Amino acid sequence: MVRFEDISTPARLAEPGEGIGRDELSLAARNHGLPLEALRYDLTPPGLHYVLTHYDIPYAEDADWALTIGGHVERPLRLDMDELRSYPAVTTRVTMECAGNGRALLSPRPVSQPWLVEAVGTADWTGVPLWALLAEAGVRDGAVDAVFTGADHGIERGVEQDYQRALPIETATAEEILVAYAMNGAPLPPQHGRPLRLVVPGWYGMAHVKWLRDITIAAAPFTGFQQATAYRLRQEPDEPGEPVTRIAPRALMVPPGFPDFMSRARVVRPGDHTLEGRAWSGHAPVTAVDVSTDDGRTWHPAALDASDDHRWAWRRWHFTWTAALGTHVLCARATDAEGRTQPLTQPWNRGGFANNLVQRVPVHCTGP
Ligand SMILES: Nc1nc2c(c(=O)[nH]1)N[C@H]1C(S)=C(S)[C@@H](COP(=O)(O)O)O[C@H]1N2
Ligand SMILES: [Mo]
Repeated sequence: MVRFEDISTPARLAEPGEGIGRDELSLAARNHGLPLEALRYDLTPPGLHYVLTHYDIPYAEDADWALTIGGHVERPLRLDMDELRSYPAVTTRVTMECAGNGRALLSPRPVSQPWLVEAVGTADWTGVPLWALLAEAGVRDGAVDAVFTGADHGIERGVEQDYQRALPIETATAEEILVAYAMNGAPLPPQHGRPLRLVVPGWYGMAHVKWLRDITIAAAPFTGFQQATAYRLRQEPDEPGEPVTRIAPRALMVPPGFPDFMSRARVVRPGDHTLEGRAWSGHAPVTAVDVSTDDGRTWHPAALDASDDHRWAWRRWHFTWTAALGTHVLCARATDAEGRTQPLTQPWNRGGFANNLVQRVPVHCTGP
């Protein structure tokens, strides 16, 4: 029997003990995370970068694509892909993370894409600096927001919409923001925004508008669904809430040893193991990672690799652990240059956004 789903489902929290439902599974089967063993790569290999798409992936060819820039500007522009590629290109290594990362571990669980901790990836993005395009269009005095529109269209909580997000004009003109047409040296894959996307280093994923087709400079604050309704930090449904912006610090670990197929529990042998992983923050560079092998009771500094001037990319860390027979809970915690770190108790909000609770990795140390 065909089931017709309600197309105006409001946001909701799971009931106590309620398992992941068919609605969450249908999102989890389309969107996918980074397998945590892929934290070993500086640059996430093709296909292993996380993916999140609210609606459908548009079918798009370079030949038909054009980016329009208009609104509160002196000279509205229309640029095809060849014109965009004729600007001096910039390549930046950026770690991107979904604002909902960690959501499915929260209690109560906000019902949405049920990420555990794997909604992250790092890519080299190549494109035109947004400031160069805005300078050519000539942003007029009084501009407040730059509104970015994708070619994808859908309904969310009863509101039919194109995917749209805005940045404050001061952020939009920062030097690191890119209108990107290549990922890791190749044209963007369809799921990552082919042929054009915005890249906003340091900001959670929702700001990096894929399938970018229009930029409108607005003289009043943008109040679209993804700005004013979604992506706000709220405890109660009716409060305005603070907007979700930059990525809070987080460290993740490559799960050590080998996994049990169903539970994903880890098994290691007694003796020395190199624990390793990555750490990042969208606010300020990561300056320390600490590791605990006793579920957060005691902490020890991990070694941090050089950042190689990739300000917007994660940094590798490692730590030698001597495993003894028994069960252990491993944790890693990042701290950034502005003193932000990760909490040991869940930072809860109704959307499950910007939650950077310390990762806990249960490990069984057994003989062969
Ligand atoms: N047009 C459009 N852009 C979008 C989205 C979308 O659904 N449509 N999802 C956003 C969200 S929530 C995230 S986390 C990132 C994911 O980017 P990725 O799939 O390339 O990793 O894209 C953002 N840009
Ligand atoms: Mo996201």
